[in-house]
Amino acid sequence: MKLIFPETKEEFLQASLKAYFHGVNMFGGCCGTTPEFIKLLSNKLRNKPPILRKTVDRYYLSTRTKTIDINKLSKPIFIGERINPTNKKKLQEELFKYNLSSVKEEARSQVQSGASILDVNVSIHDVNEEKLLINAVNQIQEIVSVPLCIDSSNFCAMEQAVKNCTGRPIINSVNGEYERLDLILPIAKKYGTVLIALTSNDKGIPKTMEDRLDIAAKILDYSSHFGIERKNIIFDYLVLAVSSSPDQVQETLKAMKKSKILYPECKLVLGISNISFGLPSRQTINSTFLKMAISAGLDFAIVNPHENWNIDNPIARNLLNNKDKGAVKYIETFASFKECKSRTSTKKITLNQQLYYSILNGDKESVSNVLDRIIKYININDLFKVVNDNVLKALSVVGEKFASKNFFLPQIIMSAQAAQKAFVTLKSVLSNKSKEKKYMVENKIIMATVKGDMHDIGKNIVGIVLESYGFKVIDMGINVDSRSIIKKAEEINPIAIGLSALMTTTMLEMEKIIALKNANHIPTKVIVGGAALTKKFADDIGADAYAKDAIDAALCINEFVKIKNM
Ligand code: THG
Repeated sequence: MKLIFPETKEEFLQASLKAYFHGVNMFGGCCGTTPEFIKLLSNKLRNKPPILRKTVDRYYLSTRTKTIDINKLSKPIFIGERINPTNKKKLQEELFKYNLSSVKEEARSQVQSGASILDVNVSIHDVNEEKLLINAVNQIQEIVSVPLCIDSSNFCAMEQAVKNCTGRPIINSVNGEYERLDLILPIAKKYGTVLIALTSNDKGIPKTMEDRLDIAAKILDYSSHFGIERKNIIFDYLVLAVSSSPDQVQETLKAMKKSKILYPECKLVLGISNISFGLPSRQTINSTFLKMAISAGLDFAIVNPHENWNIDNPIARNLLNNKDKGAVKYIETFASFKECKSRTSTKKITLNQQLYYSILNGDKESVSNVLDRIIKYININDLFKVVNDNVLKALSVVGEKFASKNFFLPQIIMSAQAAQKAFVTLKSVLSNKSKEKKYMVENKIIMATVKGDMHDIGKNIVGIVLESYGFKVIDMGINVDSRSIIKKAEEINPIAIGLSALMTTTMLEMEKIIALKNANHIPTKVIVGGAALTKKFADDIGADAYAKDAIDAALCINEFVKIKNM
């Protein structure tokens, strides 16, 4: 067995040089490269100065798996506003208990309805906001892959949340108060975020566009001392309710237009829904105002993405242009107006679909919740089918997404754990309430990391996924000698033995185990996996299957089960 690097020295050199010219400053060789490789590279690059990376004019937001070129998205870019406890009693109660089920559901559904970014605000009285916001950020990132806009006035919570964002988030927000600028600007600089700046100060929101632009100028000047470039600042010229401040709508729009001339590098954002406060058919005003704000140069809109954003109503325009005093005409027209039905995701989805989505999204908490509700209405004999159909369908979609690189390992693990939770519930219900145990015939699988090898991350993941498929996994741990494995197999007659090894040296141990199994005439199949393994190696040592990852292992073992039951 020899470890090799698949490329030649020259190919390695060419690839490295290409990276050098793109601005990489440090080089090395991975497993299988030899001192020759490094010497060749070092001869070329030694004493060469690092290439300075070109700073590009465009800018990006990013997450674990995505980089979003803000200039390439069509305007306005929707920032989903619904993760915010203001006026949401149920959400407040949940947050008070550090329960993030609704937060996660809002994250999923807003993205489904077209939000490109999610605003995250979990600020309520009497909680540890720092802890809650970190948890929220982490859990949202596991469910969706859009960038986040962290909305908090607690600067410690802000810093921790930004730190926990994988990628580049937006900070929402600073304003013209120096105390706040002094706390937030260093965070924006340190973590390289984009920053929303409100044009208000300790006296509130100025009445005129000139005063708001003055605050903007002050913020730009002050930020430059912290090394923050203009292009990373998004101005919010602030929206007041048209019902109470009808003359202010135009000040905001005028300030935005002027800002685009004075500071073309700075983008613009507005929280749209304030505008319609206290009036009927808020969607009509919100959407009509959005159209006007886009004409004034709006780049980002903080909105409820489930609302209908296609409305452009002349009566609402009149009101917004301050030509309908007291909103008389508007209210007359819309007071008894039925809201246009929102787009897709306020549509109720069935419980079965909810089960499917909680597995797909890896949402353990909602799995039990949904299952409890399903159990209440369903005939126990149908439960198995419902769980099987929805959970297995979700797992197979997860598997497909993994294969096509749209899902990554954390998502696989979370879905698997959610599915496992469903199976555990199913098992307990069935064994309590039904004698039809035939459904629950348990296929056992022995899992072990072979002797000499201490690595078990991969094995543990496979174990979790296999359990989620309903198998009973007997995990023998790490550094397990061949005799113990065979003894255990004789004892419990598993459907398969899964062997894991990370190192090229320890994977040879697998061959011994298979030989010992054959010598003892144990009919159990052996499936092998590990970073350095190949299908060919598995064939050479006489394994029944090679699994490249956890999903692959589950599919292989399902095949074993089918064959056994034939
Ligand atoms: N600028 C910036 N950030 C902002 C705002 C802004 N963040 C907060 C806010 N304004 C935008 N976000 C929200 C979030 C919730 C609500 C309104 C604006 C809200 N919505 C429903 C209501 O009006 O009753 C809640 C009820 C529900 O839908 O369930 O309260 O201007 N930079």
